[in-house]
Amino acid sequence: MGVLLVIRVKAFVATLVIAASALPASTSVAQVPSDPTGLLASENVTLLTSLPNPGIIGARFRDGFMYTTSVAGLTVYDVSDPAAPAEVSRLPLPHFENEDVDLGGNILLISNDAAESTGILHVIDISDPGAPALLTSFQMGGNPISGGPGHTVSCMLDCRFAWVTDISGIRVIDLADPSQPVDKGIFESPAYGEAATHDVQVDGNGLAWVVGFGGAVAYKLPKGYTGDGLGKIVAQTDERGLSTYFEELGIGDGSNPNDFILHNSYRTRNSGVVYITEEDYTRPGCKGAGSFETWKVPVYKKGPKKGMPTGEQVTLLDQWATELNVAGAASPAAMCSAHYFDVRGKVVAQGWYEQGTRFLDVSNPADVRQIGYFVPPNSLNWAAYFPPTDPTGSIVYSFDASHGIDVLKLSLPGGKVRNAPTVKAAIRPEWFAESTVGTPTDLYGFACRLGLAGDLGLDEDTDPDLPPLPLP
Ligand SMILES: [Ca+2]
Ligand SMILES: [Ca+2]
Repeated sequence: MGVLLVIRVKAFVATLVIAASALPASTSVAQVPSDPTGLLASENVTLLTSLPNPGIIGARFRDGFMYTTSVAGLTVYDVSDPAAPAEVSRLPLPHFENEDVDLGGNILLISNDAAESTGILHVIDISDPGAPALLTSFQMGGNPISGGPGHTVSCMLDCRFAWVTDISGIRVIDLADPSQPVDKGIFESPAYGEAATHDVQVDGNGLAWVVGFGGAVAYKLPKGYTGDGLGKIVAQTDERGLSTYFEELGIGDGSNPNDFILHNSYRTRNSGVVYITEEDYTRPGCKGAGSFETWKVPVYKKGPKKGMPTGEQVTLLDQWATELNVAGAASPAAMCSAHYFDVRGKVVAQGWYEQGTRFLDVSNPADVRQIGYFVPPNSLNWAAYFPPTDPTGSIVYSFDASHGIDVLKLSLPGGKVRNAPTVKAAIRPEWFAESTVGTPTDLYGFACRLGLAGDLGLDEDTDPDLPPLPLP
């Protein structure tokens, strides 16, 4: 079964590499066209500008600068004017895919996934944002057959340590001397779930949440942490957090909270809720593909441990999925999953691959609802983030690997999320078309849809019974 996963990851990588290798040599990709038939956006979402950066994957912010990674390397932007990011530097560093670039102190980490070639940890000095400098490219091993380290790397304690996802757990790298990393070994986590860990996020209480096939597991690091282990488990999802993939192989109804893998998380300080992406792009259609989820974290209400998890099981509150993922039919070629998101107050902005950026109201975590959307044509959205330089929380950067960074403005009535009406996006007809993998588009000059149908052994020409298109 593990082999199937590796095969799938390889196919996923291969299709993106096909797309990336056909990228135009220059960054002359046009802005998202104003063609009203090509762009789906709710009335409260405006496109301010679009910055060409094809192959873009992720971002982090520090001191008025944004550090973005694409398959081509690192690009730094000055975001002191959040509505108009200005490029200040580039560090060419081809890699794949470093899903969740991270930084701390003067260090930024980029990883190369062993599932593509071999696991590499690139350590970069960002003390001068205008001239990021590669300190070392640390070899971690692994290969596309057996898998291995590097799908994501996360900074712990301001990048004093790197936590690298590595199949059964987390490989800890000591960065006391960032130019000479020291491998402390792999430490197993129940988030592995007999398949893989996926990422680590540090929450508002300093707890490190590891997510993967086995669910979500929060660790508390001991004082004076030395990198020998992952600390103490203080919270963990219940049995519903376990992946059902090996029982259903992507052909169940997709209603489980973990049909493939738990992908990334976000919890504010002392919160009784953790937000989690379920990533799932394994099914032949889009029904039940990856979702946004809220999970209840039992926390102490008072006393010295106030806000810390009690150790009771973390349980599902709600799941939200797009119109397409609910309606249930689409081309096997469509990438339907939820992906990385960010939170400002009670608003979540989430990248959703081909389904663009979705804005969700999480005021009531038991009843998540959509309050805005931005779906450009041929989208391949890896993430959406609120720039911290925008005190209003109305500007969102949408990281779309098909073309670059879309700078969006979300307007809320009276600035209050609860006043925003619930909205429903149309389903793009192109999602019902046959696979376009490898077929250059008129618009961008390259193919940006990732198809997995061939990998599943399905006939891409098979025409599923399509329901009429639901209109908003
Ligand atoms: Ca991370
Ligand atoms: Ca699902």
